[in-house]
Amino acid sequence: MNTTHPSQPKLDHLHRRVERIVAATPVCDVHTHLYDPAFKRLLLWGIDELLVYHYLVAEGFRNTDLPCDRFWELSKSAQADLIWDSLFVKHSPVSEACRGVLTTLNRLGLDVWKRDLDSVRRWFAKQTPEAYLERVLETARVVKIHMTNSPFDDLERPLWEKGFRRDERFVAALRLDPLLVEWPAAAAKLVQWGYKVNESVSRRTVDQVKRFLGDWTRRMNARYLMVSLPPDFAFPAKSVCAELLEQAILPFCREEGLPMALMLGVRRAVNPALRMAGDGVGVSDLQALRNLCSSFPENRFLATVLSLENQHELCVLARKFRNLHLFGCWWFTNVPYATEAITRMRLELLGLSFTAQHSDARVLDQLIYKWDHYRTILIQVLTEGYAGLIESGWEPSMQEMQRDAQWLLGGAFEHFCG
Ligand code: FIX
Ligand code: ZN
Repeated sequence: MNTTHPSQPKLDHLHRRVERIVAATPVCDVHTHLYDPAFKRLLLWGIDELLVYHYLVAEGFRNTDLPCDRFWELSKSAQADLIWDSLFVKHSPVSEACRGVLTTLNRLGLDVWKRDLDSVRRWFAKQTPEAYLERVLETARVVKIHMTNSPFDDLERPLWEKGFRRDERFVAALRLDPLLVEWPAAAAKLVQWGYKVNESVSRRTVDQVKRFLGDWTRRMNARYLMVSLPPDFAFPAKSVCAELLEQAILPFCREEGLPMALMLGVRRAVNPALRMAGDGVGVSDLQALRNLCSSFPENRFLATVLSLENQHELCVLARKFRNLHLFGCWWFTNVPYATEAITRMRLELLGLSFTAQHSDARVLDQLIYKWDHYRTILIQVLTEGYAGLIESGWEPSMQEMQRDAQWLLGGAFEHFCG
């Protein structure tokens, strides 16, 4: 019987193999906040943007007595100086977000150990946006980027309306948060744009919202629709959110064959003074997701949850509903402690039928560290998975391992989206 525990040299060999495969596998990033380069200044990049990322702002405030208002009055580079000083100079930058900045600079070939912010700034000043984009995508080995596109965003809407030449690597996803969580204000905007909705979810409102969705999915060529919802999201419910979802959004998705992405568990503005850095997390009632999946088998749901406590239940739910596809370790769970546990749990409960990660990058350069750090985790988890197979007498071939890595890093998502 060929069921012995693989020897250490065999395990090391396996690890190196998986490492090479995962490192070489191109990523399709299924959720980011990056923009097609045609959006010019909306596609953020460079050292100051990296340092004022809201993950670091939240951590930086813990180390300074500066009032929040005073921080926001500072120029971007002064804010970046402050964060550099408080998180990198005065303390060792061991948090995931801080280490991310260092990994990014290191993979770009910069000498981070010199602790010289000015020379880093000088290096970035010499880059051109076009060449830098290519360099980052190549370094991160990312080939496709899904954006987050909101018609309610005054900065991006005008360009969509005017039209532009698309970079095919940047795929649109239609973001619907205002529609579902800030209804009266969103309704007023819709009226202003010529959609004759009322404040109530009437027949006319439903038709007009569907017309709005049709116009914008076409304009953007959106791959899926999406929303982030608070922990108390309930379905079914007597709320505008639940009613619009049921009567307008899900029927629209069915008619157009588009998946709906639900990102569950964000508690917005827990500390509003921190602005974007002030959002928190809460445990969601996944009964809502279960009801959606079972009541609408013709709809496809992409889902990720923010709370660690929800991860196991979410996995079990995905075992029950094939119209539910899990993706990524979102935001506060995108730390090695959690990504390792979540990826292992998903692999053990779902096999390969999920999308391992998304970057959620807001700054182009972050693609480098977010994928670098996650690849390390994936290599570890996959190696252990394959070692278990070898122990059970099943030796995976090189081609099978390549196929699996492609599937986890975008293939399963493309397949699910159809
Ligand atoms: O809702 C979302 O898409 C979140 O990812 C963002 O709101 C959040 O600010 C973020 O950047 C998390 O990584
Ligand atoms: Zn996001």
